[in-house]
Amino acid sequence: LVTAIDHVGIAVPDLDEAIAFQRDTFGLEVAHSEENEEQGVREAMLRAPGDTTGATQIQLIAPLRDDSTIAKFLDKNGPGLQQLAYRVTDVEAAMAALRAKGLRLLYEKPRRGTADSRINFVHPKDAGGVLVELVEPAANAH
Ligand code: V0V
Repeated sequence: LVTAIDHVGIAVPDLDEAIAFQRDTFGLEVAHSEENEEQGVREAMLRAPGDTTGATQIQLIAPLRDDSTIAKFLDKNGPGLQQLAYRVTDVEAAMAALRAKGLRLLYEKPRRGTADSRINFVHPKDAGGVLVELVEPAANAH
């Protein structure tokens, strides 16, 4: 089902501060950043310098508004690991396979994720307490 670990997401209160921390402390660089209005987030994908292999990235996720899922997460837990994203080649097929196993998907249909990927999430209560994201990258990605 899964072809790679696409990214690991960290909830942060301030995106620019978190980018600077990862850069100055670990030497990671920003590969991509955007605002996703529907998800209510500002986010940045980080990688090791110059890495173009499509290796697992770190996604820093900050809330755009008070009612964002990330704002709620930060209120409840503070900053920290928020999600684990698995890459798949066909998100609808992955959703169907997981539904057939009785897992709850958060969305009826895939929604738009980073860089025009198509995404859905498995409810954390059905995945060992981990919010698992399914990511089908856009056709022109990687
Ligand atoms: C909540 N829970 C979590 C969790 N969030 N467990 C593990 N990891 C998380 N991130 C647990 C929580 O502790 C509660 O357990 C229970 O689930 C219900 O949580 P809640 O605080 O009442 O929150 P809800 O139910 O209002 O919302 C939780 C869900 C929500 C997962 C449904 O966060 C959601 O819709 N997430 C998907 C969208 C998202 O995360 N977007 C931001 C990233 P107890 O206390 O009852 O035991 S956007 C993104 O990743 C993009 C654009 C991308 O990658 O491309």
